[in-house]
Amino acid sequence: PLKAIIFDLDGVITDTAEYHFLAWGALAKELNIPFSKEFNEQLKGISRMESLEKILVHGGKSTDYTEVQKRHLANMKNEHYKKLIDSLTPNDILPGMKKFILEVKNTGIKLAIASASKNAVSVITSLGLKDQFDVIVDAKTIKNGKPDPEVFLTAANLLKVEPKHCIGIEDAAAGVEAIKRAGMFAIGIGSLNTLEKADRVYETTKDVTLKEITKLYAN
Ligand code: G16
Ligand code: MG
Repeated sequence: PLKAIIFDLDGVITDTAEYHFLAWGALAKELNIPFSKEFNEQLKGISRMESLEKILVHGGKSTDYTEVQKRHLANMKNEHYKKLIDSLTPNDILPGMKKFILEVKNTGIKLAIASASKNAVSVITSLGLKDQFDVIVDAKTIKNGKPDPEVFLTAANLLKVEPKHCIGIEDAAAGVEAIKRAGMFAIGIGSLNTLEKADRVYETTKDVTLKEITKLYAN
């Protein structure tokens, strides 16, 4: 039986993925590195320093900066990002997600967050959803980022639920891979092209219903 649903945060519960895109885009522009929505897909679910490295490699500039300078660049992006998420409110919850989360909770299924973001607790608090989750696992508590399964396995472990009794929901290719490697059922939000490893992909959050995913999981 289904005992827990483990949610990615950015891009699943709220559209902070768009803010990450804007903040990285501004930094890339300053560094004269080409940046596009398509390239940005590769950054979804990936840690801050790994994202920066991918951008620098993409621009052929990885060796132009020392580690200290790279940390500084990553901080600049994060300061910009924090400004963008400063005004987040419960109105920024993605369509259908609030209703879905409350429905899951009412059914007695456990809920967790598995996010690659160090800003996860701040974001979930601004959305007014922190109390709905039994467990929040973020980049501050784990060693290996997505696509490593650690963040999802840690969430299941803290919930005291076996991975096979969990569904994971993700908008990133790296995240879907992490869910599958954790031995869980994977729901993807976005395009079939990028999320081909998911057991089921929905185009948007409002297409997700507990009734349907419970059925899919049972089969
Ligand atoms: C998120 C985003 C990534 C971002 C990462 C780190 O993960 O998808 O684009 O780079 O967190 O965020 P921060 O710089 O805030 O630590 P998730 O797993 O919630 O989608
Ligand atoms: Mg995400």
